Amino acid sequence: MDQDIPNTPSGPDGGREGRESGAGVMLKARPKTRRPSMYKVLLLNDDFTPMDFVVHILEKFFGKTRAEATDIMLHVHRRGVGICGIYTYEIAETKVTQVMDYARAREQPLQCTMEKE
Ligand code: TYC
Repeated sequence: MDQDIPNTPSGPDGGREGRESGAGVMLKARPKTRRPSMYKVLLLNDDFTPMDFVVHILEKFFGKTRAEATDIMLHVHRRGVGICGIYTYEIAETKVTQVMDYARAREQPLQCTMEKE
């Protein structure tokens, strides 16, 4: 009997694959999404910026506790570079700009950069 009905829709939604509401409105049942690329925000060591200033930056802009900020600052001081946080592109870019502006306004040579994870 099936062969008497040409182009019989098949599948759980009658062959519409979840895109056709029935009123001519296209709605995806499960829209394709992609996870965004993530970016590391890095602090670089220098010989001039006070340790307390770097700890303050990590608390103020990266939401670190005093203990976390101190650990990161000491890591950067000893190793030359360290991760402040990992964010999507626009958030990372904003953090870098905030830190660079804040340090420059206070005549500190502190450098903050970002790199794709
Ligand atoms: N090296 C600096 C000092 O001895 C401290 C410092 C730590 C500076 C981390 C920058 O990203 C930095 N005062």
